[in-house]
Amino acid sequence: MEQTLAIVKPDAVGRGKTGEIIRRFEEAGLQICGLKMVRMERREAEQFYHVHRERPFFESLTVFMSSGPSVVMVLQGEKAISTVRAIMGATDPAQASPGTIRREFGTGIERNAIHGSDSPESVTFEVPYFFAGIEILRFGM
Ligand code: 3AN
Repeated sequence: MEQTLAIVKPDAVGRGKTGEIIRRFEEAGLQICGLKMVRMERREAEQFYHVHRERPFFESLTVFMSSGPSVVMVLQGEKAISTVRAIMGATDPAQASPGTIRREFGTGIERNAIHGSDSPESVTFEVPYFFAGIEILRFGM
């Protein structure tokens, strides 16, 4: 069993795609064990994406991520990290496989609808960034 963090980004929340995105995760057999809506402050988005602080898109990305509400969730299942990444699709929606969330709901490489942790190390940082221990249900773990 593995846990991962997913974020329905402000573009997808704003376009009413939250339910459809969550449905895809549930349909893939992932269990939701933490879920809430947040509106990140700019500083909070900068801390969340600190690994990208030297990248040219850092400022624009953190402005975007703090531009409206996001829905953050902890998902659990066998190979949850890679399962979520596969359902998401490639970073650039234009390159993402047909049927993936980013291909269907992303509108650009920045506004790509969804975030998913990319490694166990990222999960260790990202899950507690948004969730206190008491907010995460531990089904079978
Ligand atoms: P992923 O989310 O697929 O793991 P990362 O970690 O390389 O991709 O990038 C984090 C986020 O930064 C992406 N989800 C996307 O919103 C944004 N991003 C990545 N590359 C670019 C880029 N070239 N221009 C603008 N935004 C980008």
